[in-house]
Amino acid sequence: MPLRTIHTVCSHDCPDSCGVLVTVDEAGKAVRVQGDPDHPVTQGFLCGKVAKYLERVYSPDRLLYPMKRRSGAAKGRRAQGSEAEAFERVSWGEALDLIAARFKIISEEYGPESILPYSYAGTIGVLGYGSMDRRFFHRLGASQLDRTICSTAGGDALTAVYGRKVGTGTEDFRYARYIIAWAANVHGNNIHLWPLIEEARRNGAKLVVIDPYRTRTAQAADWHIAIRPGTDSALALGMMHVLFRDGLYDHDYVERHGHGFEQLRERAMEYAPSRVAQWTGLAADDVERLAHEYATTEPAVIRLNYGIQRCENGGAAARAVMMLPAIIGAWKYRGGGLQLSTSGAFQFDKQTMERPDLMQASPLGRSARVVNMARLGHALTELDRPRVRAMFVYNSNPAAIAPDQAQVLRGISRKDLFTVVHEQFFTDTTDYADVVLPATTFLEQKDVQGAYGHYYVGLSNKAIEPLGEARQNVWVFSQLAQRMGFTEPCFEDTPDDLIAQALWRGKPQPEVMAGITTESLEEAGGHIRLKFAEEAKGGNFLPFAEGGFGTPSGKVEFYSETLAAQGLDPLPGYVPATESRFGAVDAYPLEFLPRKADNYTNSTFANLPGHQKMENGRMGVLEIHAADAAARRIREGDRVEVFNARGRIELTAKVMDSIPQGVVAARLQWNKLSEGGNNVNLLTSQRLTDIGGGPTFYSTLVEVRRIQGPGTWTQGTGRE
Ligand SMILES: Nc1nc2c(c(=O)[nH]1)N[C@H]1C(S)=C(S)[C@@H](COP(=O)(O)OP(=O)(O)OC[C@H]3O[C@@H](n4cnc5c(=O)[nH]c(N)nc54)[C@H](O)[C@@H]3O)O[C@H]1N2
Ligand SMILES: Nc1nc2c(c(=O)[nH]1)N[C@H]1C(S)=C(S)[C@@H](COP(=O)(O)OP(=O)(O)OC[C@H]3O[C@@H](n4cnc5c(=O)[nH]c(N)nc54)[C@H](O)[C@@H]3O)O[C@H]1N2
Ligand code: SF4
Ligand SMILES: [Mo]
Repeated sequence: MPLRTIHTVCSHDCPDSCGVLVTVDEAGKAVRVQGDPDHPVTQGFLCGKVAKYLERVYSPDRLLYPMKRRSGAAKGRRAQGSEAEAFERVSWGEALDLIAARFKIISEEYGPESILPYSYAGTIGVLGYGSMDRRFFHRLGASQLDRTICSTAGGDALTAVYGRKVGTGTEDFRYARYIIAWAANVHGNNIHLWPLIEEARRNGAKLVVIDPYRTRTAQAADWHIAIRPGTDSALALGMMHVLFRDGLYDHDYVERHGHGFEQLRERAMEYAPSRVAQWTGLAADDVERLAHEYATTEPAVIRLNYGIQRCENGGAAARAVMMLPAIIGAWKYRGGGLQLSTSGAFQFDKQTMERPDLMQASPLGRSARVVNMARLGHALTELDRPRVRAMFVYNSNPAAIAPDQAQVLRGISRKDLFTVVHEQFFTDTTDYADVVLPATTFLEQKDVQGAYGHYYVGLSNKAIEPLGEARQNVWVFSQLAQRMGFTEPCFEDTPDDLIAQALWRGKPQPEVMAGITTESLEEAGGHIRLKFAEEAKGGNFLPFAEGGFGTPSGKVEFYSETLAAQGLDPLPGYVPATESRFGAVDAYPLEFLPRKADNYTNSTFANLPGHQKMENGRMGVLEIHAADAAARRIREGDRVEVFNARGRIELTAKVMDSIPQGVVAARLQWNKLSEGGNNVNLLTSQRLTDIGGGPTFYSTLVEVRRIQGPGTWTQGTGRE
């Protein structure tokens, strides 16, 4: 057979959900990956991480066989390369029997809720993210996991204000004339939006970046507003103050579509630019200027990203920013509005995928308790009635990514906790597993996928056979269900069945999914745009140009009775984070940004030499402002310890002007690749966001101290 090209979809946790063409040789080996040139958002290119994807798929470090912990091998961090020594290889049959036997004993003895699934977005394919796994845990009666680790504060904010998780179409950014990337590192995290921003700029658009950190995106912008972390609600309300004071708002739009406008106007009175300046660290004139430019340049669009809501006041901040396009009426124009997420537009048959009704058939006979994944440390060490006795981890690396790592590691080190990890590599989490199971990559499995940064459904084909004995999530949970004796036919569904069900086989399809089937996706070359009614009539999909709100009032909710009923502030407001320069805890003076790496995806890719090379010079580094460094006698290249009450990590100081004074930054990394054995999450807390129960990675206070070091004094040199 000559070379074949198979279309797939990148399933990593990224808004872009790229169409990926995989070239496979006659021996069945993938020899090339490239961006699908026919995909309107992918536009024929891949990010640096996935351009090198074959290095991941064919890495000599891939986990390829099921294994169980050797008797006597203690749980705990192992040096990279030595992990397999803790385990012995077993057959799939033996591994699955062992898991099923333990789950049965634990379920009978302590109740099924003592079993906890732990998963997030290792894959965001519909099947891989949540299908057979959910059916399995529902039928088992296991604790339900509240998947809050990334986006619930922002997601709940969007729902509170607009009632729907949709926004400005990605391709429409090319028509914008004023673009604000607000807490959005477009270059690093959302690269396929960049060419559209560039196109808009060629036509005269201005790009403003609001981010405490000078990202590559900020460096390339026309105006970088280096706001202090966690103070965005104050800035957004300050902008409103100016808009209302100067009459620069869309009277007609807020009148027709707004709910609670007068209350918001009153609230905004408290946010005079001079006051906002004190909180945000910006000049009052800049607040004025930003508000004026934003309101008078049409169309204006905001790319808001989840960076804004990883702090304690994050829900309110997201809400405040989201109200801006309604206030100036930006939704009326093509190229105007706001995009946080597009995921709410996709309507797969979630009920059938996940079958929450199966909880009734479990030994519990009711809905199981819900455990917040952002408080895993608490769940494994303090949660009672019942205590967690078993954890099944897949699509996630909690030992690295969950906050308050010391407590997480104390929990997963417990001898009486039975831990299964389904993974592609020996991660920080497999170091604590009793059983490890090998997982496929997206090249080795079939799936269907939506996106959170565009409006195309993609069908991902299996390009190559699974390596070694790697198996996809669906297969693992289907096999386990059979071993647990679950007889419901849904446990026998194949990936093809599940894809057809996700696309409503045998049921009426929702309008946006009309005619989208496995066959039509195949015929269309792998991706189909959602069927928006406006576009069928030859128009454009402008989500809130003329209503379309899913809120209880049917309007844009500037004031939310729903939040008020939960005892929350019905209006957005600035409340300093407990751990911040204006907060209640002032034991540590520096605000810490434990950031994502530009060339990894959270902790994914951190172990691969090619990706490490791309991050070269940025891992293991603490970025610190010259004034903060000087005050601590820290020089470029010095070893420093970064610490707070939760722990201490060691990094190398880089004296940079990439961050405002009083803020320090470092990047997420695997623990076992970090000097001292812990990454940035040793310092983060389990405190939750104001709404949505999300983590507050970016509301962390630390102090920094020099350990020792030669190094030469340089000032403000480094640039990301
Ligand atoms: N290369 C790469 N791409 C990724 C990922 C990755 O790890 N690496 N992760 C993926 C995931 S899981 C997600 S959720 C998405 C979305 O990811 P984003 O939401 O874009 O993620 P962040 O990098 O956390 O935040 C974006 C920017 O917000 C800034 N920021 C932090 N605190 C504040 C604040 O208080 N105010 C303001 N204005 N800005 C702030 C940060 O400095 C950062 O540059 O990206 C995905 N894409
Ligand atoms: N300090 C700090 N912490 C953070 C963040 C931050 O910005 N700073 N970001 C937070 C955010 S936004 C998020 S979304 C979370 C992300 O947290 P996680 O979702 O845990 O993300 P990853 O670290 O990428 O780990 C995903 C794992 O899934 C595995 N995997 C991939 N595909 C499959 C599959 O098909 N099957 C199975 N079984 N496994 C698979 C990968 O090999 C990888 O090890 O981290 C959060 N933690
Ligand atoms: S990680 Fe994002 S940008 Fe990179 S290939 Fe995947 S979807 Fe595209
Ligand atoms: Mo995320």
